[in-house]
Amino acid sequence: MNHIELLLAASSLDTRLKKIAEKVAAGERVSEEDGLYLFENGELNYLGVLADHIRRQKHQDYVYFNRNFHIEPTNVCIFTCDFCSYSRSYKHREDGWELGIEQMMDIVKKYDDQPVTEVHIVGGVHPKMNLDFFCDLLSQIRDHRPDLHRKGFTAVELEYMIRKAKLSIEEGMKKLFDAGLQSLPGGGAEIFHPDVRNRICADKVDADGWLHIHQTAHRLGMHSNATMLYGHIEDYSHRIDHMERLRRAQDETGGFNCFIPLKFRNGGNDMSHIPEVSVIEDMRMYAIARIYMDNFANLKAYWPMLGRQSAQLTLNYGVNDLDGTIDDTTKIYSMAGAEEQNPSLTTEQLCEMIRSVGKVPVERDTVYNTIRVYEAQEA
Ligand code: V47
Ligand code: SF4
Repeated sequence: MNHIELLLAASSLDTRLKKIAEKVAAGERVSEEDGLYLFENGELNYLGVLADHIRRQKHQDYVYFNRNFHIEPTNVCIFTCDFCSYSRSYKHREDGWELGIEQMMDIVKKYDDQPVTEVHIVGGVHPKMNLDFFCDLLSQIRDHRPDLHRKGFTAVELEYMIRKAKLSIEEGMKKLFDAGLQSLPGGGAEIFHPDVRNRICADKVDADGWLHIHQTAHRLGMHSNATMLYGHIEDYSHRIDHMERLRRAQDETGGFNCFIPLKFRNGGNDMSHIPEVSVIEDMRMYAIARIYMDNFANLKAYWPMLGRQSAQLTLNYGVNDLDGTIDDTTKIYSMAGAEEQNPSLTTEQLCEMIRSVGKVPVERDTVYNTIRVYEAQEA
């Protein structure tokens, strides 16, 4: 008997939860109504059994990470998202940072003798950093170290730089692709539903614009990730709406590598009065994401934001990916009050985190090719 069969045999589940468990056991997709029902009525243990069953079917006990580093060109931003603790307005740009190409290339060169496989470029939307500037950066990185996978720019940054260059999304994305862009990170998605989006980040790209950019990237042969910022003013129906839009987009293009629920952190931003959700709600969120997003192979917990212990716990609630190691030099979460003020883990530390919950660490590249399977237990 597998765990779902045991759950069905042993417990006094209501008819609806039983039906959903049967669907999951049969490998069937759950509906929007099912998803909402899970958020409203699914207990942690029940959700964990379902999510863990799916995770094991897709990935056995392998948990992935990659060796990456971040470049954050600037935190100056023309947008004013209420949840953002990181950005500084153009008017107050002396309080923020702005890196030139040479400075960013110095960061790349710092890793010359290290076995990193990915650079993740992401930052604020600076009105003076344009499409040509970023194409130049990408091609210089490619020329310097061709094997380093270049993952860069949220759809928010892309929409702005392409609009400023007076190009269509297709033309702008092609230009970036030709300059060396290989995949897109998942940021900027937040919550797609306009009732929430218009209240927390009204001025940046909307849901259709975000999805169009990612699907255009997919059609050009690039991969991308998708995020969802949860645990603030949204309700469960907004989360389902968000995941449903992504699930449909993935049905069309198949180019999303992974889904990353991002827990809202309330330090130092205009939404600081909103309490953060509990760890139990975090685990329920991850488990439901795993159950709902049946066409996303990978579910990622981003440990610098969630904290190491919660990230470890998610491995029992559907997660199979803990993102990167080495120098995860992003400031976006430390500035929002996440406990990881110095988000850097050695490969050995990360492997230990994975082993200590009985899983097998696997180093991957950006598009989830296996680079190395580590020992399940340290020799
Ligand atoms: O879009 C901003 C989020 C995102 C806060 O694709 C916040 O591999 C919580 O998307 N509390 C940017 N979250 C970062 C991002 C990301 C990170 C790691 C890996 C990948 C990937 C993508 O950070 C923003 C926003 O949703 N964010 N402020 C905050 N206070
Ligand atoms: Fe700018 Fe991104 Fe911060 Fe919004 S979340 S203000 S787009 S840096």
